[in-house]
Amino acid sequence: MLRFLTAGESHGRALTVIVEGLPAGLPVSVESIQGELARRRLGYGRGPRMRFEADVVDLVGGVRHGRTLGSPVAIEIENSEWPKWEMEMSAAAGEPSKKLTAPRPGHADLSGMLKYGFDDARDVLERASARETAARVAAGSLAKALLAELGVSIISHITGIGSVHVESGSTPPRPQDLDLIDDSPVRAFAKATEDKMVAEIKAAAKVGDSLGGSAEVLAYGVPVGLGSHVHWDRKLDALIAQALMSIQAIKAVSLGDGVEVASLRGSEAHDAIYWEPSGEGAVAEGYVRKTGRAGGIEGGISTGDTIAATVWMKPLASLNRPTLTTVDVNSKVETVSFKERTDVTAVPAMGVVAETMVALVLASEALRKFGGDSVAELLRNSNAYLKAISSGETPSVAIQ
Ligand code: EPS
Repeated sequence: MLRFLTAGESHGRALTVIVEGLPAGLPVSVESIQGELARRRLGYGRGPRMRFEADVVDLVGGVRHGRTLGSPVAIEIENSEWPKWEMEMSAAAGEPSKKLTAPRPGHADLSGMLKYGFDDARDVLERASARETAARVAAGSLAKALLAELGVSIISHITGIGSVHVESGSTPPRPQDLDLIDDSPVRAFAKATEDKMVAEIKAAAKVGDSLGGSAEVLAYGVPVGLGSHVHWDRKLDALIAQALMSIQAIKAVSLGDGVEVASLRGSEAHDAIYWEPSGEGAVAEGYVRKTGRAGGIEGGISTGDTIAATVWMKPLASLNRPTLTTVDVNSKVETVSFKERTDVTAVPAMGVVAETMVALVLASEALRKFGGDSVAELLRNSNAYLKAISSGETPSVAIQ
């Protein structure tokens, strides 16, 4: 329902994103997009580039006088170093000054070179780079604006960096905690782990190594009924997992206590349902779940409870001190990979990208459920549904 396409290379002139399917009348500003992009640039452990990358945004189409027109929204984000890379990354015919022939293990380099028939890893790495996530975050800021109209807010916090983890069972943050999280150098909610995470990053940086980690994304206020049990490609958890797994360097995704419940018995692994008509947290009528093991999705349908997804990132495959063995594609001689400027960890930024991907899925599914060419029509439809569902007038399939 909501589609987006990104284009652009890490050291090309700019990144471009087109978002199609947004209703008319959604408030959008360069500042709101830029605000989200600034959050993505945060994080202790980023490399030198993030100290000068400014993510200058140009709203090229689809918005007039601060509101969407219902037409595709096009956004461009400049790459600050373009003047330095203009020759190397030029679209005009020519040759690179230097070819990268020792692919980095763990990267798309070698498989991409073999698949596309390139003899220079730069032809692959420029697009495989996580710089592309800036374009996704720009698109996600529009999805978040749409969800805000529906009362949905999405936050994230970092739950692990290297060997440091937030204790399982800790109280999750609420939307009002987001500023506090963004103020943390590692975007941690649990202050107890923040210092340990920073120390872990310092230690890895000292020896030129990299670190992975995990982030939890929480979506508050999602109505019951997004996604569907009826077909594999309509299941909300499957759509979220695919979207999160598509983020560069992500190797695992779970919903709720997805990993932990696999070792429990069925009697302990699910969220019991209670009836409390005036109870806090009732999702529709008076149905309440007091635990969140399912992560807010059952049978591929949102339950109305908070959606919780955890996403795990591997340590970045670019190392400031490359040590992994590889093979030069020309000589076939064993060597270590070429050195490419990199971050020690991008986990704090990854949390913001993960919010973005969840927002894009939820906005798309909200549009599928409620429809509407304008925000006003979308809200009319969703309010009618929510009213029916909370008053006990369960929508009927019978023809009246
Ligand atoms: C990246 C490598 C680094 C990161 C970059 C992603 O860039 P460079 O090679 O230019 O130093 O800083 O991330 C961004 C620029 C960004 O905006 O996130 C990579 O290879 O994935």
